[in-house]
Amino acid sequence: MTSETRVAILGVPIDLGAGRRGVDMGPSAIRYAGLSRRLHDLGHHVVDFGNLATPMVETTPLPPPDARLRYLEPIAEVCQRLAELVSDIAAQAMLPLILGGDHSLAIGSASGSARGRRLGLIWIDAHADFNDETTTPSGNIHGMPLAVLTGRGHLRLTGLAGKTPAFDPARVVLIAVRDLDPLEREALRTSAITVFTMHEIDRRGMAAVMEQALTIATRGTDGFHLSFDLDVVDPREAPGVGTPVSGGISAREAHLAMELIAESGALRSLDIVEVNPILDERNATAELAVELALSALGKRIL
Ligand code: Z70
Ligand code: MN
Ligand code: MN
Ligand code: MN
Repeated sequence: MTSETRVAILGVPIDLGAGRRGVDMGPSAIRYAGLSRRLHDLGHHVVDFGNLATPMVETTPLPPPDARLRYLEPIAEVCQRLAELVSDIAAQAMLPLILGGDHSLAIGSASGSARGRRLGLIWIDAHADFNDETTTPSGNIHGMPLAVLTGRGHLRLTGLAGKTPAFDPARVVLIAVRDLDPLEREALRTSAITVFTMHEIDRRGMAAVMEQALTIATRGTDGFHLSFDLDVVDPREAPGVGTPVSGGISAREAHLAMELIAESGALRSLDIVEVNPILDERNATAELAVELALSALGKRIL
């Protein structure tokens, strides 16, 4: 029933972009929850490329306390290698499935996937990740990838797709956002990105929002990249995330979004990020991450 896809799993155990430790263990937790076997049972051909080599906090020089781009160099170096790998995988007609790790890695994965083709971008997240060095309250680069991918940010990061911006803001959709910083909010309001906040999801429902999102991300494109931050799900159902924010979407709404994404047939690559096993309850968030990846790759109830 599910059309067979060649899925390439790639872990990126990085937490240098986040404000607290633990999401570097996300790839292990998601694999332990049975990702590869369950994708295979769904009918896909699965190759696990293992983890990208990433520096750890303990062996990396601490940035100055006032840094506006914390760990820029090591993150840029990881993202550059990740972009190469994702681009090579996509060129071999495989679908890259990237496991995080903090959301800064999407600078590499989405840029790599957008090399040589025009992709839309769907960003499902409690946060907008739309800060740059002038608007960030934290200096954490995981608060910046969507800005970078639409052309705003440090030059070490904005050019990894071989074109700037990597994604045309008119083909970018942000879904279920509910936590914005003041200057980030102003930047988002003046951008051409389509934003569906939690308010829109509550008013119109996830199905209507996703239908419109998919139209925007696929019009005139070669498909889209999906970046899914587990903190979009309410912390009652997904406690093991880098930055829990109350008032999130339900696991059911997340599944519906993924099922509609699968139905579109236009998914070209995806990130599953910000799973934090230290804060999780018996790996429930990693298991949810696996279930959601299955839905995005064609799992149906009937
Ligand atoms: C805040 C910042 C963020 C993810 C937290 C938080 C950003 N806007 N992103 N967790 N995934 O520091 O820029
Ligand atoms: Mn097989
Ligand atoms: Mn994020
Ligand atoms: Mn987030």
